[in-house]
Amino acid sequence: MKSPFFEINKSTTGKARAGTITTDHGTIETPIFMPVGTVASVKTVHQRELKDDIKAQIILGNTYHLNLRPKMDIMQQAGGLHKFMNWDLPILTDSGGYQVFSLSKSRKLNEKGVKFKSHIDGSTHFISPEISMDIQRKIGADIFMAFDECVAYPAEYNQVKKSMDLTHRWLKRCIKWNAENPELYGHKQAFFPIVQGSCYADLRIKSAEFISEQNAVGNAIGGLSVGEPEEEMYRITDIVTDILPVEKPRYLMGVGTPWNILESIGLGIDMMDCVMPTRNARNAMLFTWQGVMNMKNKKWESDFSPLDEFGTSYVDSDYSKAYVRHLFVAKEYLGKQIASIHNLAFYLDLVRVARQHIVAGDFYEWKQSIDPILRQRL
Ligand code: PRF
Repeated sequence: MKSPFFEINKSTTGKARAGTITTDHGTIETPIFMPVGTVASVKTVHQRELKDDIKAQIILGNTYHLNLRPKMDIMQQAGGLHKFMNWDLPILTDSGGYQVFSLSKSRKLNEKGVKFKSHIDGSTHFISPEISMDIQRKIGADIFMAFDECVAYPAEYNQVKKSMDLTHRWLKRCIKWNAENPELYGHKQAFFPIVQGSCYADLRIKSAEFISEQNAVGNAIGGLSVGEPEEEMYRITDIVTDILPVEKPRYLMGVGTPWNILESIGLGIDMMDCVMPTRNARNAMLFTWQGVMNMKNKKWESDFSPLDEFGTSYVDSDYSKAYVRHLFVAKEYLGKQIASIHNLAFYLDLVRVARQHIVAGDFYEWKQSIDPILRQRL
């Protein structure tokens, strides 16, 4: 018998749940953190390390970037992103909307879509809901996202409402295009719509209701972690997860720190992604079960103890703090690589342990006990 797309294996008292997402490239145990591989590369980390050491179960790719480079003719010749980058586990692609707004130089938005200039060479491009769907078909991710508009924070109520209504109309066009255009590579692609509405509770409720009515196999929450206070992000997530169907996975886009992740899981989120573990690693910041370490700090200069005695990755026991500090001071690439592997392995360990506590029924007590420790600066 074929497995359903999402199954909840266990809920703890409260909203947190442990589940399983099944795709044609394998199953994902939720809650899950998804490393970001924007341009068909999780920066500085090999696919083999991602799979065997970090134990990533799904990674992200970006429509915006992959469409500019290597472009879709190459992607199709390769037979899609899985084959192109030799990654045979699940992939999720973001739709490009958010990246157009955060990266491109100039952009003009209207009902049809967005015209923008590439951040690479300034060339002019146009992306619409239909074009985003077409690109995501050619990339061939297991999960792909609606083309939405994410407004900056803060924004006026009327502007947010206008933007949310446009995102809803664009969603209808995405759904229509998907119904008329089948998958290209023989595996299924699951489509997730995105709730918007900034920090206005009534708009979030409207958007969450509209998104739920589309009856997609999973749903996402966008427009958060864009500069609003942390408490606002939690307040809105809580409102939205009360409305989105319980029996479908919920993806909180672009979140966040280790404590943001635990808080979101506590509010009923199943999937998260963020550049933070890899970006901060390249700036010498390590996340650990004891707190946050700056590897450029002089205090590690002659500390020959293992990088992280509670870490699950081989880099945690193979290398000392003094060695990794030296690599950062000497500006060696290897420092960035070791730190990226460490941080991703930590994030994957964090969600794995969170899952164990959900199953054991003590997730909220555990979260409360661990939160101040995770925020510590070592
Ligand atoms: N929309 C899309 N991708 C996103 C976001 C969004 O709102 C965010 C916001 N945190 C991150 N990535 N499509």
